[in-house]
Amino acid sequence: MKIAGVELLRVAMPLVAPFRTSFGTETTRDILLVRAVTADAEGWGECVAMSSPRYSSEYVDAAADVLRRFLVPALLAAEPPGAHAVADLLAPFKGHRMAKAALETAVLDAELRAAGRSFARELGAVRDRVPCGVSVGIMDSIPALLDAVGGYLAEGYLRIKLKIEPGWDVEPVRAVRERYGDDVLLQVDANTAYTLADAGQLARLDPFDLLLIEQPLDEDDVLGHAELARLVRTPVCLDESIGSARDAAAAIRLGACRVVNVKPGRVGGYLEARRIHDVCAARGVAVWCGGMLETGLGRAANVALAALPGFTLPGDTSASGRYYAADITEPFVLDDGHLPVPALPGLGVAPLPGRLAEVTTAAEWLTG
Ligand code: NPQ
Ligand code: MG
Repeated sequence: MKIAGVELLRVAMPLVAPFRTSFGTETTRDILLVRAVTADAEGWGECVAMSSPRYSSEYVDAAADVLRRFLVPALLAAEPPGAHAVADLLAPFKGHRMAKAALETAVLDAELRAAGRSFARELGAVRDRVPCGVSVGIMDSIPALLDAVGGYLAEGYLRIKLKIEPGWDVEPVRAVRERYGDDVLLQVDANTAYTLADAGQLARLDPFDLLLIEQPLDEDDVLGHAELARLVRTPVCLDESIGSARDAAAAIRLGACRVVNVKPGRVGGYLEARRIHDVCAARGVAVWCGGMLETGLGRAANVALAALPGFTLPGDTSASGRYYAADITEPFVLDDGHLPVPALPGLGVAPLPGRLAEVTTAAEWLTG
């Protein structure tokens, strides 16, 4: 597979509202896009790293640097037979899974567009639409939270995820249950904000019949999650702790999680994400597709992944409008709580040139 060159683009996307998590508040999404150009097609990959290393150790300037200096030169020098060879080619460079994922996705998109095959078909999707949940940030007050949740339920979202942190956990959950009832599919995400010493406080969530509690403890603390899982009734779900299919198998064996949030960027790409799906399915562990405030490009691939058979819980695959007033692709719009799985070749969507130009802040073209 001859890759003529790779373009790195930086785009700045204003969020419709600030998004607060236990690790900080974001108002603008600073995104790195990767465009791989071959003789037959161009392909797109979206790097999900944030501007600062708060979700994980990766951040967008580091991703751009490692792509520019190491990953793209290795790819251009090697002429791999196809996208399935890219991960092995990049494996000598440690870590940087979000950067690797973006590059592999761009190459895979180019390959699939040229072959006329969709991501959904390539990954093994079995549905043509996926049920969608929404992630709701930490708010300044309970009334503000109830307004936000009510708005999302009215839009049709089929599952609500509340971001939590110490001081914002039992009361918001209780308030949502009291206002919107026990039938709402409800879960929480702590983004590592607790320690095992907080097990008693987290057990106070038990009566609210949550689907899961996501990543309560440190990324490195898989054993701690196994301990916690014995102290709380709510199923423990891992996000930040799972960087590979091997990590998933180990966490499951340890009893650290009954559910896994699959984020392709976090695990080095869609092909490794599919392997996590397979590992979890073989062990009866439910998976769902996470989100990193992607544009329509990343969202398209996430929706394709979420259509695999083991994705039995609604994902954070929200509509474009959850985050962006104007997406860089045709927007994903919720229909009866679902998003359509793109069926056209590759990602099935492409940047709208005018819109992309409006939000692009920098671009560099890399050749071999
Ligand atoms: C999670 N995502 O599941 C993440 C974390 C997260 C949808 O809850 C800018 C870029 C802000 C990426 C905030 C959701 C972000 C971000 C939160 C990711 O843990
Ligand atoms: Mg999470």
